[in-house]
Amino acid sequence: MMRKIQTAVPVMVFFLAAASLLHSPAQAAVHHYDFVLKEKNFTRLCSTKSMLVVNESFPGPVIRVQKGDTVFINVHNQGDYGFTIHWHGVKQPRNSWSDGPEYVTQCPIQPGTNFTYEVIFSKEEGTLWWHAHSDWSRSSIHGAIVIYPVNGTNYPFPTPDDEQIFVLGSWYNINVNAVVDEDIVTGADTPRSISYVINGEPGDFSNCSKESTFRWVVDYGKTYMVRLVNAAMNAELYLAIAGHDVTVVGMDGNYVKPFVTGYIMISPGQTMDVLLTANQTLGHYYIVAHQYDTARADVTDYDQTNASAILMYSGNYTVVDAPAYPSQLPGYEDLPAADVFLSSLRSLANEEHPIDVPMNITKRMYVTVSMNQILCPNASCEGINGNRLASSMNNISFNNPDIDILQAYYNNITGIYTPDFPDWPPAMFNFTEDDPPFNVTVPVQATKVMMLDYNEEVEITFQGTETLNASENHPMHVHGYSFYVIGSGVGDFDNETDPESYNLVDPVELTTVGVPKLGWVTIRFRASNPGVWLWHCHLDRHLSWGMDTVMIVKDGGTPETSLRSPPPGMPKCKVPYQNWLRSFDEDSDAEFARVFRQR
Ligand SMILES: *[C@@H]1O[C@H](CO)[C@@H](O)[C@H](O)[C@H]1NC(C)=O
Ligand SMILES: *[C@@H]1O[C@H](CO)[C@@H](O)[C@H](O)[C@H]1NC(C)=O
Ligand SMILES: *[C@@H]1O[C@H](CO)[C@@H](O)[C@H](O)[C@H]1NC(C)=O
Ligand SMILES: *[C@@H]1O[C@H](CO)[C@@H](O)[C@H](O)[C@H]1NC(C)=O
Ligand SMILES: *[C@@H]1O[C@H](CO)[C@@H](O)[C@H](O)[C@H]1NC(C)=O
Ligand SMILES: *[C@@H]1O[C@H](CO)[C@@H](O)[C@H](O)[C@H]1NC(C)=O
Ligand SMILES: *[C@@H]1O[C@H](CO)[C@@H](O)[C@H](O)[C@H]1NC(C)=O
Ligand SMILES: *[C@@H]1O[C@H](CO)[C@@H](O)[C@H](O)[C@H]1NC(C)=O
Ligand SMILES: *[C@@H]1O[C@H](CO)[C@@H](O)[C@H](O)[C@H]1NC(C)=O
Ligand SMILES: *[C@@H]1O[C@H](CO)[C@@H](O)[C@H](O)[C@H]1NC(C)=O
Ligand SMILES: *[C@@H]1O[C@H](CO)[C@@H](O)[C@H](O)[C@H]1NC(C)=O
Ligand SMILES: *[C@@H]1O[C@H](CO)[C@@H](O)[C@H](O)[C@H]1NC(C)=O
Ligand SMILES: [Cu+2]
Repeated sequence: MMRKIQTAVPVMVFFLAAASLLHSPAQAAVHHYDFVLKEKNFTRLCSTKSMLVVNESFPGPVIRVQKGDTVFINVHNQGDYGFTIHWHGVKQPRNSWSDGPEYVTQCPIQPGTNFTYEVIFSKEEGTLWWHAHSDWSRSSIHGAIVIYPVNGTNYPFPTPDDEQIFVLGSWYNINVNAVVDEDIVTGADTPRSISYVINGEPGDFSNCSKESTFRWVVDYGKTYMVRLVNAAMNAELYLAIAGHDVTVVGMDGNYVKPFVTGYIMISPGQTMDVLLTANQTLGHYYIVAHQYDTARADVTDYDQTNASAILMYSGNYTVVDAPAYPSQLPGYEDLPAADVFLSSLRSLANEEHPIDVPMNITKRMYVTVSMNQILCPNASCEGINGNRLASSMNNISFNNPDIDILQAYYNNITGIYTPDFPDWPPAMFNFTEDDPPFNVTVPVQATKVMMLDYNEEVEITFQGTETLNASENHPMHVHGYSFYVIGSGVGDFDNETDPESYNLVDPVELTTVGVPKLGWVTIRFRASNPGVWLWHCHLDRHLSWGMDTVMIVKDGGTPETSLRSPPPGMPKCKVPYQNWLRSFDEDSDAEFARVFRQR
């Protein structure tokens, strides 16, 4: 934007250059990091296993920058399988090349090789994170990103005395990628974690874990910025701190209107900044996180561990009892508590932190997110009804192509994807009724992408469905963008009456939003970042089953509005994606593609 004005209106140049001294562009720093990935043994819950991690740590190292900085991260793969890394929530203007999702913007970094990501920060401020974006490698490969205000600017609240990061993760006692690969082959359900972890530790309520429980020492009277990351693989989480309320001030790298709460609900992929004032009786207090489960009430075999850490006041006092437990932590299936929390989220929408909600929508989409089955002859698969478990968006279960879509798009390689992701569900039915008919449970498997013109103003309503009686919240995440969440509700979206409830005044700005179980959510954004960007459910099992699509935003006609050219050393696509879904049972695919086309 600025460069455009500089060429067009020379008189403005001086003014803008002077102004920029006060803001991020003039101060942007360039950092260099190395990530070394190796297998390492970790002992949790009484057993030891090897995992691929960054710099021998789980969670991995923290990246700290100021708003607008650029970071080059040279990633060295000293493990024995390929992976990629995504810089979650970082918009990466015009730079899809360093965004990371495998088979979307790059191919895996092969063992014994390295690749340097250029991570470009722009508007983000607060907490984000990085994680592997290939197979389920992110269960062990992830860490926090902290983005401070630039010099001369401040938080929109009194500067905290100190800060603490809590990365919430999932622990498996198995080789996760191996088991998931097999499940994808057989069509079976994917593994469940055996514990949630806080900064890599299950905490006091798990076997063999008490010694290593994460302990956070606070000083009485100080206010802390607590930076939360939900890096769990498949679960929304509730978290509460005994005896202490917190004030939520930011989410997904944006500030929000502060609100006080006794607990938080955080979806996988989301990050949250909350303030905690250490003003309670000196002592020890449990910090507890556990699953918030929205799936069917009769399915209770999810991970019900209560991961814990301990907040400990410094000073000279005698601890008599066990740490206090957070009585305000909602139960696993407490839906109203999540609704109360979500309804409090609002943008600051003030002079210093204005909002920019698109008001002239040029592209309107209605997109269902569904659980599905792919039929197997003679019930020969291990998923539901002897079929293969799958997921879809607008009934398209996304097939990963053999080479990445970015490469195909940039080099005009045909036959990799088709530009026809539908704007509307291929079949209208009562999406939220019990027991939808069999014929809406089988998706079309394809690599369909949505094409957007530069600067289009986009509105998408995501609709949850009850296909296979398997509705639950779906945390939908977009790469390269953030969006405003302007409305949500229960039941099927009514495009005449529901828009009346839209909040265009101070909608929260996120990069991951939960599509409510048996409900809908509407978001808006301006397609101002050209490139190839993934949209997906951040429950990894749904991503593995095809609840994703790709959005290609075309160039805007000038160099400043166009996708950059590739950096040196992009990994080669050596190992074609083992597309089990596509090779499986062509006949029934063709049959269902035909059925769906006829509607
Ligand atoms: C910002 O301030 C910090 C601490 O005062 C200083 O170390 C740093 O060099 C400053 N950065 C810029 C770009 O001025
Ligand atoms: C990771 O480890 C490498 C090699 O030991 C080191 O050079 C690098 O600084 C570390 N990176 C971070 C982010 O700590
Ligand atoms: C992990 O421990 C096993 C058993 O002790 C050992 O064989 C293996 O070499 C260790 N792996 C690593 C990466 O240290
Ligand atoms: C690999 O790392 C070396 C230095 O360790 C660096 O010079 C080279 O540019 C890196 N290659 C890529 C593709 O990032
Ligand atoms: C701890 O281990 C015991 C014995 O193996 C087992 O019965 C119990 O369920 C475990 N507890 C937890 C919380 O995992
Ligand atoms: C502790 O701090 C919070 C946040 O500032 C405040 O709302 C609360 O009243 C304080 N409690 C006590 C006991 O001072
Ligand atoms: C802590 O308090 C106890 C009892 O008041 C006293 O005996 C002890 O010396 C104190 N310790 C420190 C490190 O101040
Ligand atoms: C809205 O978009 C249309 C189509 O791009 C354009 O012609 C019109 O001028 C826009 N209106 C406003 C108020 O921006
Ligand atoms: C791809 O096609 C576009 C439009 O025809 C053209 O401008 C561009 O140069 C082509 N790119 C390559 C790498 O061939
Ligand atoms: C599914 O089958 C029902 C009849 O059982 C029919 O009314 C409906 O149109 C079909 N829907 C689709 C999407 O084919
Ligand atoms: C759709 O199904 C739900 C749940 O059974 C029901 O409440 C609703 O009225 C139905 N909607 C329509 C338009 O039939
Ligand atoms: C509203 O939804 C109906 C189907 O329920 C559809 O026919 C119509 O085109 C939609 N209107 C708009 C403005 O999207
Ligand atoms: Cu999902």
